[in-house]
Amino acid sequence: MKIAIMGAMVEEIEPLLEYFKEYEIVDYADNRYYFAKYKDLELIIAYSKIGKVFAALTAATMIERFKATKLLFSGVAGAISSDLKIGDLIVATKLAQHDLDITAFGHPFGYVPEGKVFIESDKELLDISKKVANSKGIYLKEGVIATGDQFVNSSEKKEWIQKTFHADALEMEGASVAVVCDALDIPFFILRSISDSADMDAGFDFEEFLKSSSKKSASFLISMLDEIATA
Ligand code: 4EZ
Repeated sequence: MKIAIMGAMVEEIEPLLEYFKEYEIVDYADNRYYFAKYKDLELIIAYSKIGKVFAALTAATMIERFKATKLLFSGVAGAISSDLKIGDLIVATKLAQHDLDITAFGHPFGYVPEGKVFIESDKELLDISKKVANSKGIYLKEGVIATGDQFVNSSEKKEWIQKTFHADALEMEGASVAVVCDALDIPFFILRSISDSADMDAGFDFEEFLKSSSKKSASFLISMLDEIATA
């Protein structure tokens, strides 16, 4: 099985690259793709750079050019739900683009004609994550993730996203990866560990917790690969 694993920033995939150790490297479309073998799995690992466009490009490349048949995202996010503290894990049940706005024409936020507001994650991968969380006694929240091309560091903006999308966490790539995978019929899974609470302290907290939260997300993802490999 060929599995794509992506992050947005180098810090988000570094713990994975350290874990799998040996790679073949392919440079393509202004980015670097790392190929590794793990148990009976073929892994393709990359970070896209930040934001929806780069993330969509990387996801599409991993699927179309490198033939990945599943895609797992690991990284950090800002918390919206008060259930989520720094370091906690959230997996997206569904994702929306909070910055997509043609409401001038009577459409809801996050919607464009022939698209959909929410893209749902793969149920099997969600089940695997629940199994891993239960067996390891790890708190894993399931919830809605909202994505947009903005680092959110204001309580007003965060509350608007909460109210509009009932989102539990926010970041800058997940929904664009979801759109690509949904269109190409590839099961996907978006995992994030909280680095900040998207409020006025977010910039400071993000810098402080990017590495530690990235590690938490990456190590959970590795446990999921163990489960997928033996399944
Ligand atoms: C984007 N990622 C942050 C990239 C920040 C700084 C150089 C996750 C994230 C996030 N995104 C963590 N906290 C966030 C927040 N408060 N708003 C948006 O996916 C790059």
